[in-house]
Amino acid sequence: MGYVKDSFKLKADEQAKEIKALIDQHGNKKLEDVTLAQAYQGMRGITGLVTETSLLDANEGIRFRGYSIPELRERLPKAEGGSEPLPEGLFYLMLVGEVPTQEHAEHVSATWARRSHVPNYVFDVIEALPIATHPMTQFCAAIIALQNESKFAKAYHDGINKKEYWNYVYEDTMTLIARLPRVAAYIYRRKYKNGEHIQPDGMLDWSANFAHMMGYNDESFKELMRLYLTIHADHEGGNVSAHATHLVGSALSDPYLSFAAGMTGLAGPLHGLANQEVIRWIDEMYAELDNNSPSKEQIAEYIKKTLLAGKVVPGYGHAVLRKTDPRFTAQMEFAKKHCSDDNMIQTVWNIYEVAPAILESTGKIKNPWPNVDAHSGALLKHYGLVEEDFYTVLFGVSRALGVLASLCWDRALGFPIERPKSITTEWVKKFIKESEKAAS
Ligand code: AMX
Repeated sequence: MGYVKDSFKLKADEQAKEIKALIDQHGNKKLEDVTLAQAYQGMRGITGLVTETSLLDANEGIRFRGYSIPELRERLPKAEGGSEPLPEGLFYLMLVGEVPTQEHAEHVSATWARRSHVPNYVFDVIEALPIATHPMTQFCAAIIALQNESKFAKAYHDGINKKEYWNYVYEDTMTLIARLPRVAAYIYRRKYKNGEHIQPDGMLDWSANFAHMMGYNDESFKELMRLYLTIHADHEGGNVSAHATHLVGSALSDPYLSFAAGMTGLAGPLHGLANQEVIRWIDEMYAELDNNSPSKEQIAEYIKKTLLAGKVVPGYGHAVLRKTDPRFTAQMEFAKKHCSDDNMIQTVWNIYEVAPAILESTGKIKNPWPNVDAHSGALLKHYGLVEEDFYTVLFGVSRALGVLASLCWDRALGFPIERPKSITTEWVKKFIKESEKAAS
């Protein structure tokens, strides 16, 4: 076994023992009560999942294994000459639960480089789709095509002891993550660069190689990719992409099938597609005002108009967060260092100054502050990655790190098939009648 795998297995065995004792001794403890409103309204606030890789605090934002984004930027290993964290290091942290050394991160990097070869039939599947197909659809189709090589599916078919599930899920996880940048870059070059593909460079780290295959060799763009692929990786377990991956995985669908489920969820405009929507919304505002540098007053009017039209202001609001997303702040800091005079970035910052007060004044939006998607597109545009339809694919490549590390944990901890109880409105009416009768 490789030492990342060994370290993970050791940690998971310890944790499994601890969880067994917790359930034996405290299994009947109530976490909270569930209200009728919660059942109808997206299960908001119901604590009903265990996800080990990260935890979201409504005011502070995400912590990965206890570390905030500023702490990760400080503590995770960097590429030579770089100052942003290597996502390889974050993956190690989420999987093993310890901050990696430089050597650990480079080991993960080398493993992914070794496993990155994508079989030709996957490219054939992509090529079979009309070029106009949305990049997220192409991405999902390619992930499904990659499933053909699932070690977990084969081992399950051949018959394995359930204690070995984690082993094959780990192997699939490492291979799938290794191949995603090549697949994503292929879709990018096919759709936007006349199919002129760029071969991988096995000497580069995962993010830099991804940037290189998309055709971006600027050192600060590679740094942006390292930051981007780190901060989008995980957001605890209840968000659509993480929950879908976990749920489908609980049926013992292999990591390819499970991750594809997560990605079809990420493709929704209220989740990962919001990053492309933000740029569309800004471009529409520029066009309508015939002005690429609108004043704060003009932006405020445009926000009000959007709300009046019954549309959402993309990039703002969150189901859990109640303050500015630290992932927004990390990108803002990056932009201040590398490209503060960019016009669209200035617009993003001006929106940040006026939008929260307007959204708050509606009285119904629970979080008027920006989320991760409010900033990412403007940064990508600055470096020439202007094709906003592609942005969610970048998000998806990153999200693989968190949701697949979690899937390894799910199988290592022996989590069962997920199956919450649902009810009908008929049942609800009867329940209310009976409880009122009992109370009278
Ligand atoms: N603009 C306009 N209205 C908004 C809004 C926004 N940015 N955010 C919330 N609202 C509205 C909701 O649509 C809802 O309206 P309704 O009562 O008429 O249906 C009301 O405010 C209450 O919603 P909420 O409890 O504050 O939010 P939620 O948990 O239901 O939804 C989210 C969260 C993210 C879907 C929502 O804020 C939204 O649609 N934001 C814009 C899209 C976006 O940026 N998505 C990205 C989220 C991060 C990610 O996953 N990548």
